[in-house]
Amino acid sequence: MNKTVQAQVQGKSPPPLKTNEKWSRDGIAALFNLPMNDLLFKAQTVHRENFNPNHVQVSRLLSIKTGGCPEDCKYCPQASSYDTGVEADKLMQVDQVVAEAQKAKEAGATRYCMGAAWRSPKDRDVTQVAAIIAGVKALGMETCATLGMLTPEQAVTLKHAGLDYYNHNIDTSEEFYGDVITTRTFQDRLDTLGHVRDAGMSVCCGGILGMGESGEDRVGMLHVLANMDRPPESVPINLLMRVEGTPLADVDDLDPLDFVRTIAVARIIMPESHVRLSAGRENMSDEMQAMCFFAGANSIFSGEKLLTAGNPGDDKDHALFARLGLEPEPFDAEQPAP
Ligand code: SAM
Ligand code: DTB
Ligand code: SF4
Repeated sequence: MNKTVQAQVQGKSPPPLKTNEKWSRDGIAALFNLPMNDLLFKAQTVHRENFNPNHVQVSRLLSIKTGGCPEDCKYCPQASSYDTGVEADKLMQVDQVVAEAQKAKEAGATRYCMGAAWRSPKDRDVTQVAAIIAGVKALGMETCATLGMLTPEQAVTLKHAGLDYYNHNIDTSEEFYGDVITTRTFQDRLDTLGHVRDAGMSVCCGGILGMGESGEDRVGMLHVLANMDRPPESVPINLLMRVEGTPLADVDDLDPLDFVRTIAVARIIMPESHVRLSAGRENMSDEMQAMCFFAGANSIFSGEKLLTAGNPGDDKDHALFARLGLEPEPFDAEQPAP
C-alpha cells in the first residue's frame, strides 16, 4: 500500500507535495542512502553531462568589513557576543579592495567575493559597497558580495553597480536553524534571496555541515535549495571551521564520508549549479578533496584566508590541482553571469 493510500485509509491527509516540487525529501533521502559506489557513479555521470569534469571554478574572498556583528550565528567568529579574538574593523576603502582584487586576478581567481559582517547594510553602506563593486568589475572579474539581509531597493542598487552574484546562505535545514541562529529567521533569509533574484542577480546559497545537525537536516537543507524556483547558480558547502570562543567550538567531528555524500547529492539534484567545496579545506586531506571533486564539487575559494579563518593557500592548491590533473575553469569576461 503506498503512503497516500495508507494515509487515506487511516483518515489522515497525505504529506503536502507542492505541485512545483522537483525533488521530494524521500527522493533526496534515498540518494543519501545509496551504496557509496552507486552514489558517486551517479554524481560523476551527472557532472560529466553538465560540466568539464577537470575544471574547477576559482573564487577569492576578502572580508571588506570584519567583526563586531550583532547577530548570534553560533558558528561565526565575527559575532560580537563571542570572544574569538577577531577585532572589529570599518568598511575598507575602494582603492584598498580594488588593489587586493587585482592581486587575486593575477593569482588566477576569476570571481571576487566580498564579505561584510553586517546583519543588514545601511543605505550609506550600500552606496560605498556599490563603488567598490564597480571598481572590481572594471578589472574584468566576476563579482560576488555577502552583506547580510537586503531590501529590494538595495539589491537593485548592487545589481546596477555590477554585482553578478549575491551570497546568502540558508546554512542548514529549517528545523535545525533555530538551534544555530536566533536573531533572524529562516524566512528572512528566503526573503533576501527573493529580492536578489528579483533584481536579476545570480544566487550563491548553501550551508554548513558539521554543526551537530542530523542526516535528516542535511536532507532538509538540500531539499530547500533544490526546490527553489531556480536553484542557486552557486552552492557553497562549508565544513564548519570550529573557532574557539564560538558556541560550536567543541562540536563532534563529522564523518568525512557524510560530507562527500552531501556534495554528491547536491550535484545530482542541482545538476547545472556550481557546487563549491567551500570553508574547511584546510582541515581536509588531498584524498578527501579528491573525493569531493569526483562527487561533483567544481568550485573552491583560493588564497590563504577565507574571511577571518585559514585556507590552504595558492602553493598547496597548485600542487593539489597538479596531483589531480585539474585546471581552473576559464572565465569569459564577455559572457554575462547566468
Ligand atoms: N554577515 C553576512 C551573512 O551572514 O549573510 C555575510 C558574511 S557570513 C560570514 C557568510 C557565511 O559564512 C555564513 O552564512 C556561513 O555559512 C559562513 N561561515 C561563517 N562562519 C563559518 C565557519 N566558522 N565555518 C564555516 N562557514 C562559516
Ligand atoms: C560561504 O558559504 N562561505 C564563505 C563565503 N560564503 C562568504 C565564508 C566562509 C567563512 C569561514 C569563516 C571565516 O573565514 O571567518
Ligand atoms: Fe554576522 Fe554573518 Fe557572522 Fe552571522 S554569519 S554573525 S550575520 S557575520
